[in-house]
Amino acid sequence: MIRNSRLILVLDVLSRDRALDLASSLRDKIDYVKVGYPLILAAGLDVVGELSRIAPVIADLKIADIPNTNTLISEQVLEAGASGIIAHAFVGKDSLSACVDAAREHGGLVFAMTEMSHPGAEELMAPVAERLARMATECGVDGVVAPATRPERIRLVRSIVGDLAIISPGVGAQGGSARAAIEAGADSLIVGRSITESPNPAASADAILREIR
Ligand code: OMP
Repeated sequence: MIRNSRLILVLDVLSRDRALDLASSLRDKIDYVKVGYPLILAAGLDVVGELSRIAPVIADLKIADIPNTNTLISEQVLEAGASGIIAHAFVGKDSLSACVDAAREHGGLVFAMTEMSHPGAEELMAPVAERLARMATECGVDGVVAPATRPERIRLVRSIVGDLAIISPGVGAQGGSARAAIEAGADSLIVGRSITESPNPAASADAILREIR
């Protein structure tokens, strides 16, 4: 599922050409590219299919709606070429299960969002994150998203989700340490600006890869 570099490249850029260039030039260093609202709204859903010919795509639409709407959103992005989707767990078991069902039909992966990496998540999400991680496991997700900004929370999530994949954003631009996140139990790092806004994206990606090896 997660291949071997342990790096997921975030393409939160607003230009299709820039996204394709970054994916092409970094494809040998990464397992997936992750795209979300910024790029899809700016460039259109077709960019998912175009990128998928370069690297597997995780579509990060943080899906968070009623089951029927979650199904429709998941299907759209999986049919566009995404290999994985990110869905919020807080909307409940029925809604998250709708994403899992859609992913199974399309051979895709589902990652559940249990606790976000930004400071505001400590207010309302962190107190329920363990319950959300347990619920996500029961729904049959492939993995969860846990914050590299709080490695101790990755450790806790690992104790709940067992062998499921943990993918972790928050390295670099948000202050998290790549090595600390991996040591705490993350399988893969989700990294954007520290690479895409670097004057030398390849060198910045290499520096992160060296740090986690
Ligand atoms: P950088 O901060 O530029 O490395 O990008 C992080 C990426 O991960 C962005 O696309 C965020 O939307 C995403 N993200 C978080 O930063 N925190 C989370 O808790 C969850 C995500 C996510 O689901 O990917």
